[in-house]
Amino acid sequence: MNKERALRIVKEQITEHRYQHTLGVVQAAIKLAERFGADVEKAEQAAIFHDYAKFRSKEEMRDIIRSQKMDPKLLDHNEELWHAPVGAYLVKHEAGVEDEEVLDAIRFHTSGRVGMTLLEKVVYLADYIEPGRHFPGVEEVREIAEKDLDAALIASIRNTMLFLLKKNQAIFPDTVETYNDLIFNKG
Ligand code: DGI
Ligand code: FE
Ligand code: FE
Ligand code: FE
Repeated sequence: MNKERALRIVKEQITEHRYQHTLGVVQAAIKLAERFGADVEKAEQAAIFHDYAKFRSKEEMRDIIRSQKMDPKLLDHNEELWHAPVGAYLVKHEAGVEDEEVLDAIRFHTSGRVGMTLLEKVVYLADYIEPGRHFPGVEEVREIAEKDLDAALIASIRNTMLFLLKKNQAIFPDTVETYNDLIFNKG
């Protein structure tokens, strides 16, 4: 699917603000893919579709998690986590994206997973550092991302976990396991 068509499909699903975020993620994902040697076209497509399901109702997302037999522990955790796996499903079945690497990059863009692929890392990090993001610590992660993809990913997950801890929120086990996996395997 060409970029213009993909963007038109996504634009109908999300708010203007979220669409501007998506354009930022596309820009950041292309840069990171070029820098670290990921497939640029797949990174672009995953970035375009990554927040496709962001505005689906909690009820619809819960139904899809159940009917498609996704990880049931998602339902114990904040619904912010749901749009990623539900998005991968809807992008395949509504938008017709078939590429499983692209779908996995969408599926794991919020939690990460143990053994993330290069493409998944690029999309995860692009979502965190895109030019429209302004939260504390993002500039430091942008600087690390100039040179070291895994170190930037670790820094972004650490920031996310600190943010959740400060708000007394539960941390999804996959987030912690992703963090540990990257720490264990960093060069
Ligand atoms: O969809 P975006 O806002 O662009 O970004 P995202 O898909 O990375 O989602 C970020 C949201 O998900 C943010 O509000 C924090 C939340 N989140 C990420 N990891 C965890 C989490 N929430 C909980 N409860 N536990 C997590 O491990
Ligand atoms: Fe998201
Ligand atoms: Fe993210
Ligand atoms: Fe996003």
